Amino acid sequence: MRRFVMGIAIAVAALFTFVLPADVVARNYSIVPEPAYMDIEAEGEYIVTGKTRIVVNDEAWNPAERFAEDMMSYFGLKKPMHTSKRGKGIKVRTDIFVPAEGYEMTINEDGVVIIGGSEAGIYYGLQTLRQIIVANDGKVPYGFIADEPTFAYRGAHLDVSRHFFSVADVKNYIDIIAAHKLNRLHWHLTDDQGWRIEIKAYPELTEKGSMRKETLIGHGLNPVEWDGTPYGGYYTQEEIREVVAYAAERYIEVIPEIEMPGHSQAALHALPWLGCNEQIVDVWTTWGVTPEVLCAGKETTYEFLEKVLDEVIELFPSELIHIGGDECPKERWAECEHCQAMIKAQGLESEEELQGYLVARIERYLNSKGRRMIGWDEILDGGVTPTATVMSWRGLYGGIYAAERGNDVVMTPMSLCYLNFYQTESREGEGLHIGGHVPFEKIYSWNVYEGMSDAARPHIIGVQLNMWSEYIKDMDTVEIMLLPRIGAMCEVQWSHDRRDDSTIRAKMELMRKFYEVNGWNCAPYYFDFRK
Ligand code: TNX
Repeated sequence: MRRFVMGIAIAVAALFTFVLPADVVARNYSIVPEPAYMDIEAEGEYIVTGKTRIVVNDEAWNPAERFAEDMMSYFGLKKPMHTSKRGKGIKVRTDIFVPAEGYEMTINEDGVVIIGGSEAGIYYGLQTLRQIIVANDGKVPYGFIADEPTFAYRGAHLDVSRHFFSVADVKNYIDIIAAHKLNRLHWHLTDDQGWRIEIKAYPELTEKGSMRKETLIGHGLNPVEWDGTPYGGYYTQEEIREVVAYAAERYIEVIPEIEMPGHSQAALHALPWLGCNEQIVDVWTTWGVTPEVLCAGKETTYEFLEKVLDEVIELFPSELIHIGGDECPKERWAECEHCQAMIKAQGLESEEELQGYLVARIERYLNSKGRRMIGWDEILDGGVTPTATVMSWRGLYGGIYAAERGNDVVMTPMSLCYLNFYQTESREGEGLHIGGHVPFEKIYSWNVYEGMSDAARPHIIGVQLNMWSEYIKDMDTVEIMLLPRIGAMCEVQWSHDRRDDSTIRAKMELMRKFYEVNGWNCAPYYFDFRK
């Protein structure tokens, strides 16, 4: 019933938004991502200050405390806002009648009431409130908001292999994505250029594999030069736990990625017996795709992968575990007696199918531990199982194909989701980046379901932005690449069918202020109308 009423309310709201967009913006219920339903009253504001109490019942302490901390910088407080069991102020609680990640917020003379479908729902309501407070200088207009996300999986990826980011940096990244109501951090922990997660069974992985001798300068085009400076870093298991807990407090699940069988040169440097020819290779100092990959023929490789995954599973409670699977050249396998013997023994036709065998075997292992496997769309090439989740990066096609077959899919096509790509056509003032061109507007206008049958749609579990770090060396640059484009991305992830070209610019102007208040760097191009 409640749902039905909300449906009617949404329809009425859509009408009003259409007729009165200026009013909506003027009284500043101007929220990114767009809520499902908003009804702003013509008069009256509830004033929130640093002294306003947050009134909490037992299950809601965590989101309330996060909000109390997050508002410190805005109100210039030395201590977080007060949380208590009774009194007037901002009241938060849960109710099973509200959708799990959704919330309902009422603002009137008695204060603000947020009812979440879960703690996460309250948290998202409070993120909305943060934006309203900043946009209205603390004078929160009376009204009502009801909200819930479109996609269950709202991801942001961070590559910490090509460049390393400290625990403090990763927490900052989590703060930013959480403020945009994202709920997954895909943590790219291993690659050719550095192994970044401590594995107790193989200390060499971080002792040797976390350091490279030097790094390529620029794009490495005439002349190819390196900087001569050793570079490295890794997380201890204790630090990994700290990040996972920090993310969980912000309703973000961390999905670890351990790359296999390609993008593994750092592991090969640490443990040369993982390779086909067992030659000593360096931790890679160049970007791109290396021919040095894990041997898929030797049992010792599988033993290694299983032991690594055992520790990963202990550290990460997420059901999905990412095994990479992308960009694995097969030239070493073609010449390897172990790989060829495995192809024969398993009755496989090709090296491509050998990759399919490795991926399926790892999936079975993860399943036996109660987990599920996710991999880049190359896992489709070797014949994927129906139970694997596919991350579509090479384009839209892989994702559509997999969803049509019934596999779960996360859409993250390069042309729309790679925030390591340039933001403008001219590239002026952007510094050196890997290439590509993904402006704000392109993301914002993306219809995720385009070209898909009705049967495929439910298999699109979500959308993810990717932050590959070949040319992103520090958190300041991550922020510039992320903001404001994450504003467009979260609209796709949370508000898919309720995006509105006529209000997004005004909303983003206020978001720019919000970013400033939080001390985050934001790129100017969208605001300067540079595409
Ligand atoms: C492709 S996306 C890669 C990464 C690079 C990225 C650069 C994917 C699965 N592989 O290894 O960092 O392009 O944009």
